[in-house]
Amino acid sequence: MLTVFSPNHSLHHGTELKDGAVTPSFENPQRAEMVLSRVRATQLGEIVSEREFDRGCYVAAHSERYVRFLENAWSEWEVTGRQHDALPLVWPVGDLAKSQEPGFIDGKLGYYSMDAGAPITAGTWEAVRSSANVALTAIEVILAGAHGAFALCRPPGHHAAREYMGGYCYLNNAAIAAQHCINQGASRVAILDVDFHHGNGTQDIFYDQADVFFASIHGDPRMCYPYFSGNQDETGKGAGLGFTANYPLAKGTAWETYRDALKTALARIVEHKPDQLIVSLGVDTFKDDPISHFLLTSDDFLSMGALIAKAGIPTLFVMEGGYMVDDIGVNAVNTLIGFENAAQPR
Ligand code: SP5
Ligand code: ZN
Repeated sequence: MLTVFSPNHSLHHGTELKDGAVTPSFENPQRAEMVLSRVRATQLGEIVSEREFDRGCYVAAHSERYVRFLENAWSEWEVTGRQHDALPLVWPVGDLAKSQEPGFIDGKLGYYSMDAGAPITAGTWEAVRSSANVALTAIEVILAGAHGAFALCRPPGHHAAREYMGGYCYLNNAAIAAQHCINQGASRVAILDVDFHHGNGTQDIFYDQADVFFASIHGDPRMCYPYFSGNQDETGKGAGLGFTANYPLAKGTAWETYRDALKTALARIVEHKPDQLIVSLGVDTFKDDPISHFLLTSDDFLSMGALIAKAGIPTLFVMEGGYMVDDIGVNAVNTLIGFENAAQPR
């Protein structure tokens, strides 16, 4: 299987609030390097760089003004004399005005974010743009006829919605790739999100669309981040009603229970008859993940890949979360190997 990777990911290395202090983020550059070295060590396949895409490909899944905010945020922050990471500290909630974009960067940061988990640094936009280009480059390989490909994206994307960032995510790489398929002529696409956290951003982007089916298996939002989305009764709206499916699972869920949810989700996906499947591949479902609460083992990821392959759909894997750095490479690449070993090449 072909892997697309960009060294530009390392331009982004942010901080987050943890235990009352600002510390280096769990979402760090070492993550992508560990996955890349495992791709090499296992000889998964060729590794290629990303190519450039028009910013219109990002605006296909986000709003124009949000993309403009991301492009300009660091320079607007820097002119205020601050050199540390830009983080939001105030959000418009309840009846507070949401209609008008604030004129000042501190207001814009809150206006365009769901949490303080997506720091903007000097290199953030370059890394974010490259990450989206990695996903776009890889989906073009699928559109050209490959049965599988791996977009080694960093930063991740599935918490980024049409008009907000959060949870380490800025542009939604998986959503951008899915909408690219539709814009290139696909009739239907499916996204399967196996990251431990609910893919609230992807859900938001496609909530009222019938052409992109979204299924997510994740920690129950009553107890787990992002807390405010991912319940079973969220199934889409308008034309998109019935094209979102959520499978919240309790903290402490291990493979047998997870596998049943995965089979159910995959059955729904097959029913949708998608031309392409995009997997938001977070491996923070691993038993030793420092911020998550499922109990999957490294071998379970082999089984996960094999089950996904059984759906028989051309599949793009897009890297999302996973914070146990020692095991992230094995877990991510095990999923791909499990897929490859079970797939029927076209
Ligand atoms: C892409 C992705 O996986 N984003 C995850 C963002 C999670 N952000 C907040 C997690 C807070 C968990 N705090 C638990 C601390 C345990 N020491
Ligand atoms: Zn996650």
